[in-house]
Amino acid sequence: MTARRALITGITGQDGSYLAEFLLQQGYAVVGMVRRASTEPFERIAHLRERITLKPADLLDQASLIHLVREVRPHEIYNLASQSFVPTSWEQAVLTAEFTAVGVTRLLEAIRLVDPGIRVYQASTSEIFGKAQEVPQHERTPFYPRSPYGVAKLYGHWITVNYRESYGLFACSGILFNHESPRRGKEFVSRKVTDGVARIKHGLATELKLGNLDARRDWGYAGDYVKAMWLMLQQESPDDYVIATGETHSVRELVQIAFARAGLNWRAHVVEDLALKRPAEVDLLQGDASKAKRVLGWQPEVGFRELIEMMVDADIERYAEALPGSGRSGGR
Ligand code: NAP
Ligand code: G4F
Repeated sequence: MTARRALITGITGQDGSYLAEFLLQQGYAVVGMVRRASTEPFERIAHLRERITLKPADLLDQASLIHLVREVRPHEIYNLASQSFVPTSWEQAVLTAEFTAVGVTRLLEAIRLVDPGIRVYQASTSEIFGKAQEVPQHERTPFYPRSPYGVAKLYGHWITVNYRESYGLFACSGILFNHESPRRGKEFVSRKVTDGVARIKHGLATELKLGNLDARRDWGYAGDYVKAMWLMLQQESPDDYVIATGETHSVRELVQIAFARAGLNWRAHVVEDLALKRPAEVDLLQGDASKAKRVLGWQPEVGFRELIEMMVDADIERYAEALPGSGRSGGR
């Protein structure tokens, strides 16, 4: 029997790398869409390079998406590509809308034109709840995005629902709350903190500048969350799901756990920097994933403390390997 084919946009990102690993384990032939760069941004998928196929296309370019879908003819498409860093969305609001909002329509159009039977997953986000209208947030909670990123993602969410209702596409929108891992980009707060802790531990830095320590998020582990994406596309009918742990913690709690893991006192190193505060903040996210639990049989396995400690350990180890005299070489 020929393997099922999955196409992942954003395969070079955190989630793309975990999803590719997971789909390979399930026996899929995995194709990743990558955009052209003058250097190869393939660090997170280096260990998979021999087992996956990479194809060029861009969410900004309609024709490239049509050609790609026509060439690969996947059974499933996971649209993970986007400009995903919230602060950048104020600096590059129009570009964020082009990638993160209209890019979704371009991909859905390619699917509709080439093969409307392809199942598609859209990476939606808890940022669409923004100034949360209720706690915890679930699939019927009203949306109130607080950044150009959140607004663009809300467009991506609704256009996915609309193509399902207009054309009968098997299109699912996963409203995923924050999820992290040792592969998280260093600009996001969890990794910024665990990388900062590792640098301080190794004597490479003495302070860590952070913004709003009072913001609260529902943080889970990326490895758990990619399974939920796949489960959504295996159901009899398409639907939208909140994916979350159900717990909320402040940035301050995250910082305390991370520094304590390394035997450090966070108060001696963390400096609050007003410049890192956002023009409009999302104060409190806490998800209710009971629908995903009931319908998909999904639940998170890695808890908050375990996640942060895993990330601290990985970053400390990464610097230990890279530092001269360690007798070790290479990275994770
Ligand atoms: P990430 O690490 O920032 O990865 C983003 C990916 O998108 C990268 O592979 C990037 O490619 C690609 N990309 C950006 N613009 C593109 C374009 N114009 N054409 C093609 N590819 C493009 O993000 P992530 O954390 O894995 O998140 C995956 C998705 O889930 C994103 O859509 C994000 O917004 C969403 N999401 C994330 C979370 C979370 O907590 N992680 C929660 C909810 C939703 P390059 O390597 O070339 O830059
Ligand atoms: O880690 P963050 O940058 O993630 P944010 O803004 O919640 O967005 C992430 O999760 C979303 C899901 O809800 C995704 F859709 C999105 O793509 C991305 O993956 O910031 C988390 C919180 C914020 O309240 C921020 O103000 O941490 C606060 N924070 C405090 N100091 C900081 C910092 N955030 C960053 N990035 N850097 C700081 O120094």
